[in-house]
Amino acid sequence: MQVHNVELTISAVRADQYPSGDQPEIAFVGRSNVGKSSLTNVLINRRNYAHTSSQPGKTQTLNFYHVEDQLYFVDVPGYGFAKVSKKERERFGRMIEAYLTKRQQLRGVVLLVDARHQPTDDDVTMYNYLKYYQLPTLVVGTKSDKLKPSQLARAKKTIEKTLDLDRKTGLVMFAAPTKRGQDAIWQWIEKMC
Ligand SMILES: Nc1nc2c(ncn2[C@@H]2O[C@H](COP(=O)(O)OP(=O)(O)OP(=O)(O)O)[C@@H](O)[C@H]2O)c(=O)[nH]1
Ligand SMILES: [Mg+2]
Repeated sequence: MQVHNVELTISAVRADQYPSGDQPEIAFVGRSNVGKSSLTNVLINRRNYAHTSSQPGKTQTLNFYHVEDQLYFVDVPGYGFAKVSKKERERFGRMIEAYLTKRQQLRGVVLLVDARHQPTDDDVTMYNYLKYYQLPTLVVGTKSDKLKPSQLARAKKTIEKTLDLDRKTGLVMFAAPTKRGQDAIWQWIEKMC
């Protein structure tokens, strides 16, 4: 999809603030700092619309971006971030859980993992969670520009093995600086919507 028009509809802290209507939603989840905002910016063809941060975990809202008046991208704040209080994290965890398990408009989840490293326990937990709730999932390996071409195939294998990817789940290697992978990611999103 060629995106010309995008609008941050709401940074929600409560479910009653989510957009009304029945347009499809695609959620982006992954560890803090993994590159969710960077991927969003590439997909919507903007430089820094979704703010990339040097302060991981600062945002504690579900950000709904309305794309071409057709669908929403939902930026889910990173997990695995320790600096917010335990109480805050629990409250937030419940909100994300409710969103992922109850939101009718949710059509698919893009799970981002850092392609340079083996997926973490948190990544594995998140993948299994999405699988358990039968949420259509695309795994995206980010920051793949940091890998040598010769390391790419092995990095892919490591992700597949560590997450124990099932056949339904796609895996795309992505790099924000070169936009590698963006077409494949868009194709999956359009198929889900
Ligand atoms: N080299 C490289 N750097 C990247 C890539 N994607 C993200 N980064 C960098 O990684 C850092 C974090 O990126 P963000 O997009 O803000 O990550 P995020 O997942 O949105 O982070 P939070 O919102 O804090 O959870 C920034 O310094 C980005 O420039 C990539 O594909 N390649
Ligand atoms: Mg972000």
